[in-house]
Amino acid sequence: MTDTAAATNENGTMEGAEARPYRSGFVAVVGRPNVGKSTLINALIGKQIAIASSRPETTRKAIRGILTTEDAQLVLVDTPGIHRPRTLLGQRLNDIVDESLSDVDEVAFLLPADQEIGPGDRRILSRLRSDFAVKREDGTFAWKVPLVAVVTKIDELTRERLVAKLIEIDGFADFADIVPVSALGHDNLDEVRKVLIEHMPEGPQMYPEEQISEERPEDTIAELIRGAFLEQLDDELPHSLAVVVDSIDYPEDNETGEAYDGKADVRVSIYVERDSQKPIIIGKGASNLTAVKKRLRTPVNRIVGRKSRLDLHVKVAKGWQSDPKQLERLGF
Ligand SMILES: Nc1nc2c(ncn2[C@@H]2O[C@H](COP(=O)(O)OP(=O)(O)OP(=O)(O)O)[C@@H](O)[C@H]2O)c(=O)[nH]1
Ligand SMILES: [Mg+2]
Repeated sequence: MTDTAAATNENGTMEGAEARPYRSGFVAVVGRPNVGKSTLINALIGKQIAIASSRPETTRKAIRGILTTEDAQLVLVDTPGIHRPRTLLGQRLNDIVDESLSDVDEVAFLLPADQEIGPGDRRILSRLRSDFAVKREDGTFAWKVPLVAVVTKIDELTRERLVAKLIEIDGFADFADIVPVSALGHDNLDEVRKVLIEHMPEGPQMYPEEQISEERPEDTIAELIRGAFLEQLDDELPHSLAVVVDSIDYPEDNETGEAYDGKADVRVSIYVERDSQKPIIIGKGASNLTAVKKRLRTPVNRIVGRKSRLDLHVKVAKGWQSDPKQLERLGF
């Protein structure tokens, strides 16, 4: 860091070095399914904001994580992996990416170091170009917002292969910057933060320092529950699960309507696609439900702001991934 050498005068302003302007804005984090978008965002913020798993299509919402440093505030917009949709849900996920791209200040395009650049990446690039680039007369593109390549999972390959990979990615598109990272290995995260901040426009802090996410508590809890089941269930029920928090009821005095110190009731519907999936979710003697509740007790209490009772109901929404009405009801 160059600024550590600069003296700070009694007004708290920098002397000897140019005071850096405060920067802020939104960064869309995009890439194919499973490239490590959610893992990277969690690692950059230092807390779990978004669920991550080895299954593609884990992320289903544009979750916003907030990273605040001394001289910048970045809102990192996690997006579902962009892919060729096979179901209506898949199409909706792609639509969500489009919406979340509509108003960002910077795009981080994630490319996994351990895989070849493929048709999926080219499709993403051409979509980004149609959203963010103007074609020059000579056929090249000028980006309206900076496009940064983040090369993920570098723990998966040797230094020599990484160098070749970086060269290949450099030739793939006109990136403002290319940064390699391993989110799992906590390697080069500071550099990723620095590069993302450098390309942000100047702007004020938008959220209080301690706020790390922009989700409603209902949505945060629903994602936590879905993530807990994804881990609990191995590969039995890959994408058939949808979770909705129907209500959070805070206890209040029946007569005066005033809040008092009791447990809040969090009512949750867990949807599967077929009847036969219900017992798998519930587990023998409701063992899965009990395990998930136990595991999430503390985080849920924290999000709700008091002790809470999680009330989980497993329901069937037949073929919801391909049914427009059901998708709408489930918030897609
Ligand atoms: N080796 C290695 N694996 C990683 C790294 N980052 C993420 N992964 C793994 O890659 C898988 C996918 O990670 P996610 O963060 O869920 O990927 P995503 O891009 O958000 O996936 P979708 O939301 O499905 O599009 C998980 O199994 C992660 O543990 C990394 O730095 N190194
Ligand atoms: Mg994800």
